[in-house]
Amino acid sequence: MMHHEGFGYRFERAIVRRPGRCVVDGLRAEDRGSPDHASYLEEHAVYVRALEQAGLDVVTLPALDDYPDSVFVEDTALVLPEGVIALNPGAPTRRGEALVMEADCRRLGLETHWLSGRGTLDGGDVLVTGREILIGLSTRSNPEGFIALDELLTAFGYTVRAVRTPPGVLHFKSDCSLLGPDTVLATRRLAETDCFTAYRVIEVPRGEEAAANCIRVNSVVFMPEGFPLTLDAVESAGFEVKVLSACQAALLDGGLSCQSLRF
Ligand code: CIR
Repeated sequence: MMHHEGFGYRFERAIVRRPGRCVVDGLRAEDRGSPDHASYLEEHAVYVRALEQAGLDVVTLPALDDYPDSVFVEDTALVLPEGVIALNPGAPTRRGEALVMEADCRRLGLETHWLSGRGTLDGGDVLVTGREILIGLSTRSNPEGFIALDELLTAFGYTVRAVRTPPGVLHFKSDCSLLGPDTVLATRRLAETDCFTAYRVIEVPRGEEAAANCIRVNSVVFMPEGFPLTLDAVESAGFEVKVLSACQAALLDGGLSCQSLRF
């Protein structure tokens, strides 16, 4: 696979979707209260501004009244230089989001492909690095979905590896992020599955597991607010960090990476 240096974290564009009023009905494993629409809009606007400050051209798609979780655009598609792959989200209430995203991407002039078959796959389970694409099997992404995506990506020339999302963890990337060509940030429970033996792993200190969902965007690492030990670990490793609030998203088990498609 021949790609530019920085593949997986150097981006020019992003697609986000404004949270609609129905975001209060978003899915969550454990109810710690619903997000507040006005606060979410604010949190989202700050996130969009940070993407722009990192050098990205951001397209904000309109809110979708029928899809409470549609702010989490990352689960609907995988965007690569070869085009957009519209996925099949595993949560039944989220299936239709991919249809809308595929149409939006076509309208933006992007080439689109569909995942074949009936398997399910959430973008939150896909980690793209410069050397391979890791796909986490989870309660949302099943083996049929993996086989279909593997087929497409292999045809594009990528090296694909199936990995396991730990039990009780929503998505593979809930527990890890790519920080550099050979560096990942990961929770201990994920690193212990040996999926990152070929990488330098910065381990998330115990008790701060929710800090693993970060995003490297060009020269900056976006990190969620409230995790001082992880912040220290990432800064000590030499990364420039931008801390962002993600507390509204977190009420719905979402984080920083889930809210944009970057390419
Ligand atoms: C869901 O359960 O699908 C949403 N409430 C959260 C999705 C978060 N997405 C992600 O981690 N990629």
